[in-house]
Amino acid sequence: MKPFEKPVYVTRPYLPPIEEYMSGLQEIWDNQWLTNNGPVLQRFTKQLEVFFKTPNVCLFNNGTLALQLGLQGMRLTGEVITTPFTFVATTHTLYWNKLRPVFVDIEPDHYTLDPEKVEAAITPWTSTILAVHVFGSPCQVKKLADIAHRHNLTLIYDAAHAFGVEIDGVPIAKYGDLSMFSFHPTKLYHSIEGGALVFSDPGYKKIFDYLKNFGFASETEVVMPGTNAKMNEFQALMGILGLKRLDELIEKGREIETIYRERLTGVPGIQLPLVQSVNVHYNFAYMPIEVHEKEFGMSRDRLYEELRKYNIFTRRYFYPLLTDFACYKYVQTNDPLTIAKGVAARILCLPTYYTIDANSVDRICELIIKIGKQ
Ligand code: T4K
Repeated sequence: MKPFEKPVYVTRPYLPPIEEYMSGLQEIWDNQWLTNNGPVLQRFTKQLEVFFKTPNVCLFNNGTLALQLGLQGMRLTGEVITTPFTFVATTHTLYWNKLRPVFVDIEPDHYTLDPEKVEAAITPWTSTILAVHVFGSPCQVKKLADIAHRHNLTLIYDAAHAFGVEIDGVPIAKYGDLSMFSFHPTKLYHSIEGGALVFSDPGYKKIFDYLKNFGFASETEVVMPGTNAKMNEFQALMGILGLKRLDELIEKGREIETIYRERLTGVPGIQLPLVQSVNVHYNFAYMPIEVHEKEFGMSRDRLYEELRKYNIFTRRYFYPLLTDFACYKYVQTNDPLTIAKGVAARILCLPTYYTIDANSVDRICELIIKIGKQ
């Protein structure tokens, strides 16, 4: 089989018709207003308030700063129970807030925090649970809410991957005290760069607005040491245009996942993620598989390298495990993290995005099957 002519990446950003973006640019030119809470950002914020079914929405220039400032604004202290199976940014936001990460294991079906392990790790210093809806798969929100309630803990979700996900018809942002969404171009939905906080306590709105704008409360008043984390008009414009197509993006993701499932189910050594339960409206943002070396006939890393020869650039999200990075190796971990270590060694995210065609997905599957038989 021949390699793909052009590289096939794990993802590609959705781009609206260029004329639509140009016409939005005209408005920005006319306004001569580029950032600092401009009219396009205000419009985008209003649309997201409707989308999330709450006025408690605050936009930022990226997801990392959104979460970092969210934690800062909530004045959290002490220990935070969190997952090692995530993008480094999740834990970095704890570091910048002088919060101590306590890593516990994930569950094997959807790679989200194991509630039993969370409860076992609670100490008198625990203030917060920071869980991740990894690959858009919802955490066990009811169990985590129950634990948080019983132990008086703050419950925060890194929902970077979960834009558009709903549980029982309720936007996923409505679970927990605060959720962060990333609008980076590698996500299903993006605003070039961007991030959002959605929260339950309306009192935080003002604080988050201060924090992203140097702490200014008025022209002459600075009420806290904020930073610059404002979303600009060009980002907001992209966000508005993408939002109109969110349903199409999700539908396309569903179609791609269906092909992967049809072609790869039953292939020895290839494990597909468990299908989401019926009450979950999933966003199909990622297509993770696990490669079991013995049954498949080669390691995940070999498959990753072999696919590169065919111009297919899969990604090993999230390997290495966070606890293996030099900057977090020092963190003492009591949990052996058995599941997370195994998943990190086997995980491979396959290409899925709006512009990939069914034929290419088919070819990728054929190649995986062929390579495994070598
Ligand atoms: N929490 C979690 C759980 C996260 O996953 C992330 C970010 C965050 C927090 C922080 O949110 P942000 O601050 O980023 O809003 C990417 C992204 O940079 C990062 O946003 C994302 N998670 C992470 C999972 O993936 P890389 O290093 O894998 O990206 P990169 O540049 O290698 O891109 C991957 C592929 O995407 C490329 O091979 C090709 C394609 N691509 C990428 C870009 C940027 C394009 O086709 N066009 C593009 O413009 O980190």
